[in-house]
Amino acid sequence: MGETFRTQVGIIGAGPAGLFLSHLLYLNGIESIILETHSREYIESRVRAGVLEQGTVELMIEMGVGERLQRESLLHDGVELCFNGKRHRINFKELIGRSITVYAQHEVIIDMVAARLATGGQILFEAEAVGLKDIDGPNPTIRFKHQGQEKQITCDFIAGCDGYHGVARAAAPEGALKMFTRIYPYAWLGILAQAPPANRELIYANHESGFALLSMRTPEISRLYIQVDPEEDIANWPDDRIWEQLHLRLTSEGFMLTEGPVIQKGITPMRSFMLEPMQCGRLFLAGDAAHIVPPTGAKGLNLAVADVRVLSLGLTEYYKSGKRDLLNRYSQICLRHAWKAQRFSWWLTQLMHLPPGDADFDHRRQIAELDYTTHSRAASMAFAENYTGLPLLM
Ligand code: RFL
Ligand code: PHB
Repeated sequence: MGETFRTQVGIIGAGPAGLFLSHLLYLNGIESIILETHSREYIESRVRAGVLEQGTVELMIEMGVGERLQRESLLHDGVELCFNGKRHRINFKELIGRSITVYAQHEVIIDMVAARLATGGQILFEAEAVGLKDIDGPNPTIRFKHQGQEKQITCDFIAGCDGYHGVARAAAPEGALKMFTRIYPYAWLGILAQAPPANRELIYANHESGFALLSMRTPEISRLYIQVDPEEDIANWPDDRIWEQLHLRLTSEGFMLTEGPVIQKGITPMRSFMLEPMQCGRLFLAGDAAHIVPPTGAKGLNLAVADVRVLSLGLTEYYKSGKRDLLNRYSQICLRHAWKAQRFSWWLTQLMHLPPGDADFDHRRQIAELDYTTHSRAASMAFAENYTGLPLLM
């Protein structure tokens, strides 16, 4: 065995969960080391989410990491739902006094990595965790590969922030964690295009040919998605075919889609996944390692941040007073919040996508529900509350 490190909290993964946790701990005087299997360049350019809830933005500002975010992000007071060829705006600001922010996940990662390194934080890049030991004892250990050697970190607690494909979950003994899964018969084909967004706000479109979403990254870059079959091969989707479907599905009065060179494209399957509990001994799971939501609700990153906010409070209480009250309730608090986000993401997914097979009944039902959602103040408010993010109840 090579080098052995020692820290208070060993964190696996430099995604939003791992980076926010490490910085929150630092602000409370708690040491951590982050292991990240990829390079810094890779994680700082990986295209993922784009929508931040107000709570996530407020936390970044509070943490002192919001300077560029406040300068460069796009503030949106509502979204539009398009069905039967008409767009209907849900005005979050007017309904509940909240808004959302468009800022690419990789920009969040760039800001968080910079903040961690500027404050002496330790992130080991190209360091892959391969196994966990003694998660029930006082000195749990992470084994990892780094610079061609096997090394280890011994710590007080381990945070598994290693995403859906991570290794942390597997350290729990057989049967200790229960999984809840739903696979959807849809996938999203997403593109980034060098084209000014055709609308100021996001448009979620329900169309007879399938779902489409217009989003953006900057005033020059559009982010667009269409529903495709999960078995679909990206090779079958030359740019022309994608634009044709986007034009068709986003059609509405007075709307003109702007085209431009496609700079990135990929297909993402959709699933729901929940793990109960989110803790086992001294191992705490957070973010995508513990739950996956379909992207329709734009909740994944925000849930990861909510989890580590709770975890950092629990660890801070422990290190300040030796009490474990909050740590013991970590899983319960996070699951209560995550299941509501899961419920909303599932609801919006089934409302917007064209189901396979004979979909006539479902399509009529979806239109009725969209009509209700956009015309009842109570239903619009419920949508606004869920989309902008429900409060974290402790
Ligand atoms: P991440 O971001 O996957 O980070 C996990 C990190 O762990 C590393 N890792 C390991 N490191 C060391 N050793 C190992 N053995 C390791 N195994 C893994 C990985 O390299 C990685 O860097 O998880 P985290 O931090 O929990 O964050 C979750 C979010 O990234 C995710 O939920 C969102 O991207 C989901 N999501 C969206 N969320 C939103 O809140 N708003 C959105 O608008 C939104 N849109 C999206 C999305 C996800 C999408 N895709 C690609 C799945 C749109 C799409 C298309
Ligand atoms: C995005 O901009 O990537 C995005 C926006 C809204 C979603 C999912 C993804 O629901």
